[in-house]
Amino acid sequence: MNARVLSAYGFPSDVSVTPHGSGLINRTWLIRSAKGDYILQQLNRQVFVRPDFIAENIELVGQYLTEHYPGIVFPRPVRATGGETLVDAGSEGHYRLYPFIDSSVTIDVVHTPAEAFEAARQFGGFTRMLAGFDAKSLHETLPGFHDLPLRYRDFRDALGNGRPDRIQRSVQLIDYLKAQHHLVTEYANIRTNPGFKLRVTHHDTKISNVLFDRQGKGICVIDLDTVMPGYFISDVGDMLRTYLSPVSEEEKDLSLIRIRMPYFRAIVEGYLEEMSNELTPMETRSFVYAGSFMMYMQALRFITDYLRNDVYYGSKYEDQNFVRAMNQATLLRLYLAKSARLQNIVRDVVAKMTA
Ligand code: GN1
Ligand code: MG
Repeated sequence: MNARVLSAYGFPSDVSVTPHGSGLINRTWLIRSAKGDYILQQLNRQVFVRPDFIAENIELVGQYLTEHYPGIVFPRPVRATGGETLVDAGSEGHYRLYPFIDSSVTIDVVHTPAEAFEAARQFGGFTRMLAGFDAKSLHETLPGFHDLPLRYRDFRDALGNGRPDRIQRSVQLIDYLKAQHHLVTEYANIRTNPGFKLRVTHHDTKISNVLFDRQGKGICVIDLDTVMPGYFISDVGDMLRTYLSPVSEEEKDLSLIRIRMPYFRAIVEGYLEEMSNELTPMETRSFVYAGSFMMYMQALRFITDYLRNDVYYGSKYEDQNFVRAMNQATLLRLYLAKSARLQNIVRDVVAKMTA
């Protein structure tokens, strides 16, 4: 660990620092020190080229939330001894520090519908509490991040100029993904609909981005780097993408991928508990679409990166991004096959809430 960074936050160079968490983009450590426990993060400078935008967004959102909802937990970045919330470590990029919230726990895999419910309630609550805040005043920290037509164009480009051997190996998957282009068309249609609102969206709603207390209740959401103006389908979609299956996007045994219906219901109930009065009828009708939107986009992003020689996600073994893309495409296929039943669940939950 960079001693200059530690000293910028007033830690001795021999403080205990251990790797923490499992994100693909940023690096995270747990620091145990005499003045308490902290989470240190190094922002990926290839991906987040404007860390100042992230810091400004978090500041604005934090100000609004703590002013309007004084009781809530909002982990604010700790200032370095010079007063800055981001420490510039030159070629190593930027670091920031968060206090470790006492007795909070994070989970990596959703094991019960109750966990899915709590997480969905937290992410729904985040957007709901910020409904009165002007989403457009936030920077786009990653321009085009969840722009599905753009991701599809990147995929098509990679088919033209990606690694020929990998294109060859992926033909079946590529054909399947091309055949799902209707999901891009659907996105283009709903996005231009005035019933589809630009909101403060988290854009990375995996379960490890929720802090839980020891009783299993959600405390708050974390990892606000990708908080920016967006659509609710990004948040709901990424929950569906990452909570429904008992195995993660890294699973190679595709026969283990499943759609767990009780988890779907829990996500609908948890999210709508917070957002039912906010979502327009048009948005509520797109709840099921949200899952296919994110599964498809993630499959496209993984296969595109595979064809581009793993420049974005990296890989720990040959073909890892191919495995991830196959995994997400399988999830999408199983999900689409269940859409009618999923629609019924949404209707059922909505009916019970309005009864
Ligand atoms: C990245 O680094 P992590 O795991 O929080 C990615 C997400 C993907 C995810 C897939 C900035 O998130 O969009 O869904 O990997 N974040 C960025 O695991 O690209
Ligand atoms: Mg993240």
